[in-house]
Amino acid sequence: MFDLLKNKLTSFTEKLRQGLEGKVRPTAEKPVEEPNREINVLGEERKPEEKLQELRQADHRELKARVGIGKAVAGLFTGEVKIEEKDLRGFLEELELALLEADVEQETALQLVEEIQRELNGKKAKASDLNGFLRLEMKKALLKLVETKALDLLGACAKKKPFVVLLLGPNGAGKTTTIAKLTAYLQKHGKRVVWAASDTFRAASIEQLEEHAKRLGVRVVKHTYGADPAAVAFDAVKAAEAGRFDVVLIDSAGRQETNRNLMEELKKINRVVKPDLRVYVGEAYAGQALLGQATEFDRELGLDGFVLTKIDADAKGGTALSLLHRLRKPILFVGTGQRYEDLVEFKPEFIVERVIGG
Ligand SMILES: Nc1nc2c(ncn2[C@@H]2O[C@H](COP(=O)(O)OP(=O)(O)OP(=O)(O)O)[C@@H](O)[C@H]2O)c(=O)[nH]1
Ligand SMILES: [Mg+2]
Repeated sequence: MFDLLKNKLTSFTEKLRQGLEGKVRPTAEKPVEEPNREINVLGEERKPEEKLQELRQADHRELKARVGIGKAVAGLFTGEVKIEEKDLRGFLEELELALLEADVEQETALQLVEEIQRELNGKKAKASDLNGFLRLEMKKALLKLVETKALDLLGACAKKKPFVVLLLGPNGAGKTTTIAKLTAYLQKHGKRVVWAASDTFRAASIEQLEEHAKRLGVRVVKHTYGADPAAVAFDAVKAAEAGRFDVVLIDSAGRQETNRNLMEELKKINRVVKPDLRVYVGEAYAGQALLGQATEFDRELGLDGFVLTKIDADAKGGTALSLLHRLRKPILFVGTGQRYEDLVEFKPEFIVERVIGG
């Protein structure tokens, strides 16, 4: 069963890929806009929540069960039908398609379909609204399958002072911008924030941070380029302790999981300041690449959660489902644009609805 489905999915993804050729489809390689420091003046009119709503309402596959005529007639008398594997076939095929089209990673899609099949098989449903019942059950099952322990950032910050957060991830994913957005969010909730300029590697990274700091009124603890990032983070924590700040956010240089030196550098920050939260910042549309990378970072350093950026450029959400299902770590926020307020608390319902319809 597993192999059969797997083969089917493989040829299916191939067809999908061919079908999608030529269509606009962001990939990990998609060039992102050059860092635009004019945050808040981009003329964006929609609120982040409105953007999400728009994404949620995009077209969806029609998920329908096909019940044989005999069973449908029997259902008319008894008022309910017992769902069997053969009734689910078409429905589950559509679900597979919906998951793959939403960029859910193949192995995850396969597991989700199998688990949902197990969940629904043998259930009794009202004959008058079989499809409605199935959709609801499937949504519940999907939500259960991607369930993670929620992470209450503000609650955690209230318990420990200073609360130390390390942001890490690949180049250009949006770490520094997310630090600025997170700060705006924390300030809105009355928290005092200090930054550690621990990206001492990329040219102009410290100036980029200082530019944001000026706008947000944040203190930046910095050394010079080439300095030890762990030492910068250590000093920032000390400064926060002395000044009774609530939160320390540590910016780090972008890196690939294959770069040993930079991975060792992160491990050193991890050892020296023992962050309370290690947050991986990744692009929502990076798909399979992100899943592989995040798995490796988690193995090396231990991750506590994710921020998925640029969801405004992706809209599909499959990466989030794969991440939740495979790594079982919470997604704290999603980035919906370049302004400070374009950071929205993540709810799994959004992604599930996005993939299979509301
Ligand atoms: N559309 C969109 N753009 C974003 C989002 N988050 C970040 N960006 C943009 O992505 C670009 C890179 O952001 P940075 O914050 O500099 O990324 P970084 O991970 O710190 O990059 P490095 O330090 O070079 O590794 C900038 O142009 C940001 O404005 C988002 O949620 N949506
Ligand atoms: Mg940066």
